[in-house]
Amino acid sequence: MRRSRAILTVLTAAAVTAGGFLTLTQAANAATTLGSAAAAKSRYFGTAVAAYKLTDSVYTGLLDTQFTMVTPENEMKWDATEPSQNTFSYTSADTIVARAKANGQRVRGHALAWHSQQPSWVASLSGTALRSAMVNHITNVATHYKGQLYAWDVVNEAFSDNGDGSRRSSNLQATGNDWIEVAFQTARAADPSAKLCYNDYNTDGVNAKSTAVYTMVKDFLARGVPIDCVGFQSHFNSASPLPSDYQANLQRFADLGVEVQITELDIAGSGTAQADSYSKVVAACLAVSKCTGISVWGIRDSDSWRASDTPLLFDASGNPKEAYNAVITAFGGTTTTSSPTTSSSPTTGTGACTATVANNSWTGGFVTTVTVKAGATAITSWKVALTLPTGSAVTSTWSATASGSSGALTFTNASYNGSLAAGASTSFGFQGTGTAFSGTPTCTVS
Ligand code: 9MR
Repeated sequence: MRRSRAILTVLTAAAVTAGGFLTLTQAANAATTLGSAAAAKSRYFGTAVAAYKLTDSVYTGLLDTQFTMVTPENEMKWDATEPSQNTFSYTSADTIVARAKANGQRVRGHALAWHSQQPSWVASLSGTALRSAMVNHITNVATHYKGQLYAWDVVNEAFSDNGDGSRRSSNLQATGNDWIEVAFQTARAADPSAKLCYNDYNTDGVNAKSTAVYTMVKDFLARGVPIDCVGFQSHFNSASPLPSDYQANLQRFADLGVEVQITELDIAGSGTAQADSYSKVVAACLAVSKCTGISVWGIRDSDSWRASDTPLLFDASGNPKEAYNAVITAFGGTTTTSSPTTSSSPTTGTGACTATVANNSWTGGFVTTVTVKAGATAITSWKVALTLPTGSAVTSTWSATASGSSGALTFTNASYNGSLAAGASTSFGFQGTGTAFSGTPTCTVS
């Protein structure tokens, strides 16, 4: 994959001046990733993943380096996991989960009960037979993934778009208004460790539909029906743009005591307008402390369910778009631009450096972002040494080269971020399984 200007701006110009001295001018922006930028703000950054694309190396390259959360796009839906009654099929979903686990990524399960993508046998059921089939389905699938998921979308899209706050009419709704709470109770019984979410679209701003969801969540909490989070799909286009009260809407749900998650983000468009909307989504999530993360609904535009809208962060070739850069920047990124420095002799890099770590950890994994800072003298290379806790292993590294994957490790600067002006900093990161390193690493220059 070509490194794009969008990720990294490196300008190095060296010239011998009339007086015979070397003039070195360098401005470097540290590269970072969606996952590490979000992790620095204690958020995850995820994507929908399609199992059949896992043989595409451009796709997996981006998946492995950019994202810290994974949602199977279709593989955990009812039609995929229970194609005929009481016969369960988990192969594709298991592949995604195992791969995510091996890469230290977490998984959002999607979706246990939904009016859409039901297997055909469900259509012939109604009443108590359908209700029992739903309970059996949730029990089996949630038990299969017990302890392995960060969250489950337990119920998806159960409210109508009529503008009157009513429930969507569906075969599940026809089994009785309590089908949603039964679904949540069943999921909790099967997997007590997964956060249980209600997920929907067109609930992103304050409107009749989101207010109906809000009222349901409030009622569930008051009556002790288990619910931990609300997912806001956030599929935006010109007909359904990012609402101006997006943050206020997230906040009112958070104020009920549930987590809020942006679960299926995509924004039709291109260029600066698209990038600005993405920035606003990130800013809204950062402003709401219970907003724990953002997932986009696919990696490249060509992976999108609505590819012609080019709604994602990477183009069809896998190059980062303006919106990608905007997301990193909105997270506060770790982009450091040192002003060009001119010296009358070659920069030799004899100064000292320091390194500090910031971790985003979860059970079984972590993302560590290391900030390397030059001391009072400019430097041209750096090495950071740290020892990972026993049993921990690095699964991927960005913006540095690691000496190995476990135990005592050194990370050497990449070609583009070794030179730092006096006092300037850059960052690199790594993701791993096990427990993160939490001390102060040693930084040396050579
Ligand atoms: O992206 C999914 C697409 O591949 C499927 O064909 C489609 C079928 O309904 O579902 C898409 O994902 C949907 C998600 O599961 C729920 N919210 C809306 C998403 C986009 O349609």
